[in-house]
Amino acid sequence: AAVDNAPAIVVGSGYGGAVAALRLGQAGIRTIVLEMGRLWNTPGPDGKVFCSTAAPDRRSMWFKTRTEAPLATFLWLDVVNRDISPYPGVLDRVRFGNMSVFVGRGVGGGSLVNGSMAVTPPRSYFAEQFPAVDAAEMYGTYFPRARAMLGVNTVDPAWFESTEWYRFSRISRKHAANTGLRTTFVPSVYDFGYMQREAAGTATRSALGQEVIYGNNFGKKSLDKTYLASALGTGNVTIHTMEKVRGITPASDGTWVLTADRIDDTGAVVETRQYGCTYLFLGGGSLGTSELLLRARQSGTLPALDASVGAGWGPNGNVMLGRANHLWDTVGANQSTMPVMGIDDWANTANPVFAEIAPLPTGLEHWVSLYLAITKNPQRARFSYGGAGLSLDWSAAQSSVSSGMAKKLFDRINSANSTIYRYDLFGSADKVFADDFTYHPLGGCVLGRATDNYGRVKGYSKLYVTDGSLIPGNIGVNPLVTITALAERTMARVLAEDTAP
Ligand code: FAE
Repeated sequence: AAVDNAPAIVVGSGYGGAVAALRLGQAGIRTIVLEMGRLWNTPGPDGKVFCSTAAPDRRSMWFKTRTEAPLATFLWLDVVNRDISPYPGVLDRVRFGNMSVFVGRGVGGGSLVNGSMAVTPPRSYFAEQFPAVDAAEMYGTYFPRARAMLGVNTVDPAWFESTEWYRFSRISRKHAANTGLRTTFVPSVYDFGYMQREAAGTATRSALGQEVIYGNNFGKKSLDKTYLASALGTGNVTIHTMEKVRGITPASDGTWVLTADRIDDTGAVVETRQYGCTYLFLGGGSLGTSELLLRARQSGTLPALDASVGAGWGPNGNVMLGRANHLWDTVGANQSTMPVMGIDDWANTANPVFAEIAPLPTGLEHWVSLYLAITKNPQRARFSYGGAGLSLDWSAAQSSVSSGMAKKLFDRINSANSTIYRYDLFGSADKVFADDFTYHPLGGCVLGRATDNYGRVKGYSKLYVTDGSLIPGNIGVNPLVTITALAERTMARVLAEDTAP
């Protein structure tokens, strides 16, 4: 087996991995990033790097024979999904018993497929979820640093009020206002200057061209354009693609040995490689990092991991639902794929919900208001690793806690507006609340439990976690900004204390 060594190795190139790679590279530490997905920079036969949600092809999903979009049907017709040939596409849907988890695959991880919403959590809820973290330092230093690096911007309110592309948001805002609920603008990493040029017809359409969950060809400041571009710019960082790490073993001299499978476009393992490093950073995301650690404990290479590894998992209370509007409340045939507004009822202690107003861009008027609700569901689950790979003990009853909370909020909205739910969007007839999938897998290696207060894995030294597995199952808003800011905090501490010669 080929052996390659570097002072530092980062597993995964999502938010946690990208922050680690940049800060290591800037500190002059030679770093290899190992990413199981591909680099998304080469146009396909149609001249585009990514395919659109309207016409998905093999680039859409990670080794599937049919696309598995979250919205399964429309008017009960299976019009949304398409047969595809298996390929290392950009979006994966990982199915556990009662919960399926959407994740991005490729250089940039979830930043390639997500909705760009870049929300900083309310400080009081951050402090509740992370009582041992200095909130003043987070809100004074690390959240601002993360937002600046990610290129967070906000929609021009005047343009928002006038453009056809956000009519769907304005209608939902009106219905929230009729209910006495507050709405708020949601910042984004999609470039609104670019979006306005799309609307004006002077730039190629991406957010206005139905591109999002299978990647955006333009406009989005995904990690390959921000943190990872800067990391490569240091000259100290190399990214290896299509290499899936499966083994972590401590060597007798205290360094780390990794085993990685290099795969080809069919998914076949073409080579197994060994890597060595002194400092090992895990950024495989909630699923990837939990799997790596549990597998290593199971196989006996990391027996001293804390008992809480695998625990504290939650879907951020995610529930998707649609409402049917009156004929006069049109949502518009033209809808931007990038949400910019949320219904903020988080302060309602009886039923805290933050519901983003989501687009359903079909190119036709359909009178549907779609939402992705984030509920304060306190339920948590645990990952385990065995013969069948990674499993998750999340139950349907635990999902019902999320959908019950969403129902309480949207029953109020329906009653204030004399509207009803849509029953035709999520596959089986009469399914109103899609509470069996999540975009926001969080936990599995929770900060301060499986790690110390900075992401150092308990039981070992020079082993760190920097991704969404640190967050204890819920953060009340879309998680990318929090993951990035916590990773910045970890890297500042580790570079100050652990890597000094
Ligand atoms: P992540 O971004 O998932 O990166 C992990 C990377 O590691 C991936 O590239 C994996 O391929 C790779 N990897 C995993 N295991 C291995 C291994 N063993 N060897 C090599 N590579 C490996 O992790 N969040 C928001 O804040 N706003 C949004 O609008 C939003 N919309 C979303 C929409 C969709 C469709 C999805 C799927 C997610 C959305 N999210 C959103 C969630 C957000 O993208 C997610 O929380 C972060 O990407 C998680 O960051 P991590 O660094 O934890």
